Amino acid sequence: MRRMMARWHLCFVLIFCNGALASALWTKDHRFDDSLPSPSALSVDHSETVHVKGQCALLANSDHGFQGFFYNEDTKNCTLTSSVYLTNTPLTSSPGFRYYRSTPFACPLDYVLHEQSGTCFKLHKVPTTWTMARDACSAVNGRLAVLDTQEKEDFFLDYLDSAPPGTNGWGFYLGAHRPSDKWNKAWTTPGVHDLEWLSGQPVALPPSHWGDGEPQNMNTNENVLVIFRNGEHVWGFGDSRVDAPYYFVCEFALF
Ligand SMILES: [Ca+2]
Repeated sequence: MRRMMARWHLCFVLIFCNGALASALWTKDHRFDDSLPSPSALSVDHSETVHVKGQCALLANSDHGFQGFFYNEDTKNCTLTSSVYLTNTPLTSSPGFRYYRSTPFACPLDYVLHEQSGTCFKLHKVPTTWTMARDACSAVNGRLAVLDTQEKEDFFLDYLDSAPPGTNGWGFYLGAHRPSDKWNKAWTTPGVHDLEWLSGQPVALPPSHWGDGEPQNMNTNENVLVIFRNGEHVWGFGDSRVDAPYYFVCEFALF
């Protein structure tokens, strides 16, 4: 603590740290906005009132094994922790607190990151079946891509546009299918496709996002979701049989 205070004092005297530099090592995790981990989950290694966020970051930068900090702009409370918290950490409402982690958001090589959801995507340009694609994603602790929020879908479509598959006509299997009791059956209600994301959410795409004539459950055996080129620089979703040779997209969550 003596060393920490000495460094702190020096910082104030020489350059009056405003946090811009000191906090550069820390990554804000907005999913913890206005909250703290529940008392049973919160590991407080040091807590004090500071003047600015940069002071809190500087304390966290000290070599005491801190992995993150919570800072409250209103109360100036700086809470340093030796734990890295995940999105499944139980939280309590704590208005004003923001969480900064030592671990940057980073995906493995060849993956791209959708930071808002903490999701890493990877295009696999190897034609295979939907079932084999699903298993390949599971083998790396992921799953076929689930675009069950507008933010993920928008990000993914931009990604596809920047990384075209290179072979005209190929599409990608995604992580959506019909429940098993509805496979290879005609729709019970015309126009209700019954496709579900692997997250359990229904596939609720706007009509304009589907490819021409899709989904149509051709030959009553199109039970999974694909995305394919539907014209120049346009992607369209469609239902497909499971054994068409499509590429596929895996995702996994960082947190
Ligand atoms: Ca179709």
